[in-house]
Amino acid sequence: MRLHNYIGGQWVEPKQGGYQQDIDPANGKIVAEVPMSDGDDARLAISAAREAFETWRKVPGPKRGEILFRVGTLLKERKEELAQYMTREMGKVLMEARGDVQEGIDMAFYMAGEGRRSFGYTTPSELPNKFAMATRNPIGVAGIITPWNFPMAIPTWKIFPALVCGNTVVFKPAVETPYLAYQLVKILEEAGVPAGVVNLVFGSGTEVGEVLLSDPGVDLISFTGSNATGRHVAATAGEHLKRVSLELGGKNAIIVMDDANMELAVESILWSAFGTTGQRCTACSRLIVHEGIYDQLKTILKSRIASLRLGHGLEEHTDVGPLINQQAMEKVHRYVQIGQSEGAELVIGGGPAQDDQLSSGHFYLPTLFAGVTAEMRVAQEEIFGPVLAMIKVKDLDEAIRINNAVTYGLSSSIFTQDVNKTFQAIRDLATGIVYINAGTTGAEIHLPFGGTRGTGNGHREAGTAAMDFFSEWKAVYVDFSGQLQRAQIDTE
Ligand code: UN1
Repeated sequence: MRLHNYIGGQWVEPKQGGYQQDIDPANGKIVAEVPMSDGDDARLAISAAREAFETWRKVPGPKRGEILFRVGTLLKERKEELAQYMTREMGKVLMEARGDVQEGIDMAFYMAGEGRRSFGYTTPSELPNKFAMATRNPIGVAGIITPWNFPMAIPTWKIFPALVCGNTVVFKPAVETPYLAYQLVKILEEAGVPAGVVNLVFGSGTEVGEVLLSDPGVDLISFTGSNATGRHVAATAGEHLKRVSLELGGKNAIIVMDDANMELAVESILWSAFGTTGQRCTACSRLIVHEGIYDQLKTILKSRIASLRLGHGLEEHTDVGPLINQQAMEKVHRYVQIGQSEGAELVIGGGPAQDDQLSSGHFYLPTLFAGVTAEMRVAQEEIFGPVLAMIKVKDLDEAIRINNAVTYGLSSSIFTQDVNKTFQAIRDLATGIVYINAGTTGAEIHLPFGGTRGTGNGHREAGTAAMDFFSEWKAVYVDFSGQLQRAQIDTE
């Protein structure tokens, strides 16, 4: 199936560009053909969004919320179908694909409610017979640039709050997962989002993304992707004084203390490190372990990793699906070689899966390194694959120091039964998300999502934090005294 762009309420072919194949990463089958649009297509979408903004910004919030409620209902009805498409297009196992769609459903209903909240505040004026209030206001056109690893959840985290706040949208999804983006926009159309309010332009970052960053018709950019691209996004959009929200990944760690519930820790480590084949921003890629249980944990993990089953995500017994593409295979393997050359001990994994049945997909063996030190590149850089690095520590202070000594700060976790250690960890782990006795993944949509340092630029997604990004404050003073009252002067 050939996908089309959606501009000003019409499904249209790209003006010039060709098409690229959208491939099932588990078996190489073609899922769809994705338009590789150019800058002109993006500019058309921006003008459609600008025009629609003048009407959409005046639609009452509760009405905008009602449309999102319908979106949530449609997503819920089609959850299973969408999850199956997602597994075919992106590779994650079906259970996780269902979770990804569920995140979108949760966000739709949460943001539908914001249509009736969107609270501002009133506050006393310093002068008599004068009223003061602060209200949330739409900003304009939002450029939404999303990755392939959460093809439904991440677009919904951005598009739904943008819409409920009264902005219009130009959406550029990753070229690896266009089919899910198409399904989402079809649902938005069906739910009654007016023409021009959401526009979808398929294509590369260099053609379509660049226009969103630099065209004056776009007021804000919400981007999730790599750190290197994020820097470019911030610099280019910053040049035009656009509001920019960045979510750029992590090097997340689980700390396991010697009093931890080991069974629980093992299950959580496997889920956090190898779920979604390690392709989550929140995935655990470092394991910081107390010396008293280090060898024991290494032995248990080795045997548990050996029994993880690789396969197509639609097959019932699959634990770990494929990587997204050949480039990802090469990147992961390069890091495994770097780890070995740095002197880390390869405990298990370390290469592409050899099984003949998996040969037409991008399957990489779940990999464990031990004897890793904090400064090795495999302990510092985001690999975005099924590679876990074990680091040995003497105590909690050292564990926290190592946790914080990376350029990212998205998520962290500690397994301990000790309430004092728990609260010290909550205070000192320098990440945007902290888990106690749970792995590094599993953020819920009504709490702020995002991280410190190289993970972003200080904004948070989801929850009320998303409302802060997608709206701007207007301070309103109403003087009903009938005379000139000068602030700061007539106050004596
Ligand atoms: C991501 O990896 O970019 O907390 C998002 C989690 C999911 C979202 C991850 N709810 O792992």
